[in-house]
Amino acid sequence: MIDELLRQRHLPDLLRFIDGEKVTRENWDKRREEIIRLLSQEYGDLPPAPVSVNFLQKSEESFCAGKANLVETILICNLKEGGEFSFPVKSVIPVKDEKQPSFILINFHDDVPDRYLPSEELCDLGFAVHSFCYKDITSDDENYNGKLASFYCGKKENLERGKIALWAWAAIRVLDFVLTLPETDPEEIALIGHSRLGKTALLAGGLDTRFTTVISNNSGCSGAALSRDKEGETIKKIFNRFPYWFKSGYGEYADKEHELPFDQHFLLALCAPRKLYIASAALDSWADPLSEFLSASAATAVYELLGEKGLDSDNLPPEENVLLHEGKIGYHKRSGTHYLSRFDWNAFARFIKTGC
Ligand code: GTR
Repeated sequence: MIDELLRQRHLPDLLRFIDGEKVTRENWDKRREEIIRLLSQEYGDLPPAPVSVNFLQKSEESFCAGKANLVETILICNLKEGGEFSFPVKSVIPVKDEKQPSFILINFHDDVPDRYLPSEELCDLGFAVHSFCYKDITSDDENYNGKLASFYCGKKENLERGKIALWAWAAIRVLDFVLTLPETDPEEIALIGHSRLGKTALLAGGLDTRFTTVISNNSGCSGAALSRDKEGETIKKIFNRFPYWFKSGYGEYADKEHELPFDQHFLLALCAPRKLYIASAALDSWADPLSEFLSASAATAVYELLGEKGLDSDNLPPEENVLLHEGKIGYHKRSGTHYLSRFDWNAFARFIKTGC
């Protein structure tokens, strides 16, 4: 049934190079580079890494009845083109001696806790969490005056890269920071984002293999969901409202999804063989849960090529609230609407701690 639904979407083959050569375990790294080049037609390339990043601790206070410390750090990035770009990161770090698994959250707000960031619950589950507010990186609109956007986006009429690429670049700088902390277990660093920031998490996490788990929550169009035959939001709709999220040429695929030389399962496949989690919400028809699920299913081919189980399901999207945690690609369809809920966080924590 899944195979038949995937066939009907006429997806480009992950396991064939553009010139038709077959992809094998041996040449996967080369194919990965080709996929990254293809996807840059959508988001543009990330800006270059800074020459160096300095970390300035601004404050530290006891938090959650003494179970954790809340630390604010300013990341000062020395840009390749000259000048500095700085932004704050807030960390909740459990007080304990051993190394800890961490989440890096790309968030809509800078509050800790926040409706999307249950920091005390995560601390009780044994996780450190580091969050930053995407608007501290660049505004979520067509303004290109800020330092990063003026350096790296180019002209409004011909954007070299969109704002998703800038937010993704920042998530990678937070990873640079988290890896310097003595408490961090480098084998368990999960990147997570919701909605437009889920698209961002997939891009950053797909590109930088130091993230050991990549989590997309309700990321939908131009995120986890396949673009071909997608319900709800389409390339035309997203590009009309948010052209500045993408590289300019992406809009040319509006109503021409079948001409795309890739689809969103290419983005998911960049995470292989690392842990990947795609979470949908049952009433989120704009994001299209079925297209998110099928995309995870299609990316499974690369996990299998690399000797891992991907999405472990022969059935169509499972019942609501059932966790598919058997393979390296986790999936659930939570009941309710577009949101990053406690249910989602608990499922992600469980997948990381007990999954595969
Ligand atoms: C919507 C957009 C979606 C999703 C969402 C969000 O307006 O159409 O693609 O990203 O915003 O980020 O909340």
